[in-house]
Amino acid sequence: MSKKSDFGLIGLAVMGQNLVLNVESRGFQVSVYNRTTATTDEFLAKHPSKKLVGAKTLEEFVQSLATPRKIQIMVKAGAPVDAVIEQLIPLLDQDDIIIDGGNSLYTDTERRDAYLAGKGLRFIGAGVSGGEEGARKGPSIMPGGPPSTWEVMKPIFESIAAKVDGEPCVIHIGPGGAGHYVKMIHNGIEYGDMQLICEAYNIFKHAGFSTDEMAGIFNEWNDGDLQSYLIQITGKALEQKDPETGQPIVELIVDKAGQKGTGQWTLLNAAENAVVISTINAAVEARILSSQKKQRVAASKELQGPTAGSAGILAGLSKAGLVKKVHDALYASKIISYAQGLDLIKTMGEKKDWGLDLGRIAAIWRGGCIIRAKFLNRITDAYRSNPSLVNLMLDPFFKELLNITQQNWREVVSIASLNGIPCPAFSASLGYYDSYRAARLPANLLQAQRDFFGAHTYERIDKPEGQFFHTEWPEVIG
Ligand code: NBP
Repeated sequence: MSKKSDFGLIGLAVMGQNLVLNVESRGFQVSVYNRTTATTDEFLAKHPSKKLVGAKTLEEFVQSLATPRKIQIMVKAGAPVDAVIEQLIPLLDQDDIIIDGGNSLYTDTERRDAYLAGKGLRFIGAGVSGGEEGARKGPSIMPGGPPSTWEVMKPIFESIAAKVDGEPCVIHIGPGGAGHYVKMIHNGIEYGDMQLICEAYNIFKHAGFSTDEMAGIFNEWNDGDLQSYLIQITGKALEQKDPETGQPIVELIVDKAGQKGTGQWTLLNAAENAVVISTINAAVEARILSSQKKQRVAASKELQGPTAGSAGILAGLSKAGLVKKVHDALYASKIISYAQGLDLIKTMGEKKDWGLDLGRIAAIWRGGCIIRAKFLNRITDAYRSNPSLVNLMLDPFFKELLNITQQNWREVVSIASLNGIPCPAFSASLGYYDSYRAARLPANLLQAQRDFFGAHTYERIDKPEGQFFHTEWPEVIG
């Protein structure tokens, strides 16, 4: 092909290949490059009729692109991104655009943004969510960078993104690392959603439900207010049988969860910003504990739990009654998880002066991405009607929902606790709800303790705010 390509992509692993096919399917000619050139050859051979240009070297790749060049990097996050950028720099011209579409840490994006700007190049750090299928059919895209660079990329991004109610699931998130930051929190929320679903499954399992029964519950929930991609795939995963044994494949999978880091990055950032994300925290820690399989198996023989068993879970309850209670616990906890994640985005957005629009961010999560869910419409509405909403829980719709579901939510946490079933995310969510709505917490005693051992002082309820006091506490011997 002699025509120069509209778009170039480096990194033909699962995400890169599918994104290329998506971009090409929207009428763009795409040049591709992969470090291992055999992968490029195989990819081109598989798609002979597409408007694709394969390059064996980066020089060839860069020369095949129309200027200003638009080059998306889809390689493993971290050092490989820097390596590719370094190789590209000498080959590019002023104002060419590099897009990092991987799961890069937002601080790396900020560093790269400043570095490339110093070289006269333009940079976009774009989070892409939706896995393989999203990349191929339409992901949710979270780009950050200068608005003028976004304007150049907008036609391509808008054409490849998922669409909901005719709106593309991509907006300019904000400057610098804002796009990758929001993608990171999206992933943290994804951790929370997944763990909450797993806790619901675990309660059902301990209550003696068959895997097929559980598949039916999740399939039914997917027709209601919990409708979401993750609920949908949970139902499908539970239905799946192992061809070798005929057993549900889920029950044959080792209970050790992996993680790639975005959840832990979210926790670190929340701690740095003093924002509570206890549901996401519980989800990340649940994965960590799950991975300590040997220790858990050993401890299961040493540490006692209650003896109630499945009769205890269903005591006085029909199966349908338990299903309704767990549904409400899941729904309420999910609201808390989003409230926390959005609180973190809001706090960080204000600190960095990114000008983030939470309603529009929730709107682009409605399609394409892993956390896509019916209730994101409600989150969008909440921020559209009140852009300065302090916490999602205070929106009238969610406030009412938490009120309606709370009794069942409390009962599920109690049932799980009394039966020794771990539900760290359900209970962390409830703990957050009860702490947030408490006009007085026991931190008065905590301040007394701090003042006792460290003369850290305290404020008094009967004196103006900002006046600090110290008590001469009795001496403690021994
Ligand atoms: P991987 O994250 O598995 O990366 C593999 C790609 O990176 C291959 O093309 C590989 O080339 C290339 N690469 C590596 Br590794 N080191 C390189 C280097 N030093 N120089 C040049 N290329 C190098 O691919 P992926 O799963 O498609 O993900 C791509 C990005 O998208 C990641 O940041 C990932 O976190 C993110 N993401 C993934 C998903 C998902 O569902 N997989 C979803 C959303 C976002 P080679 O073929 O020569 O080894």
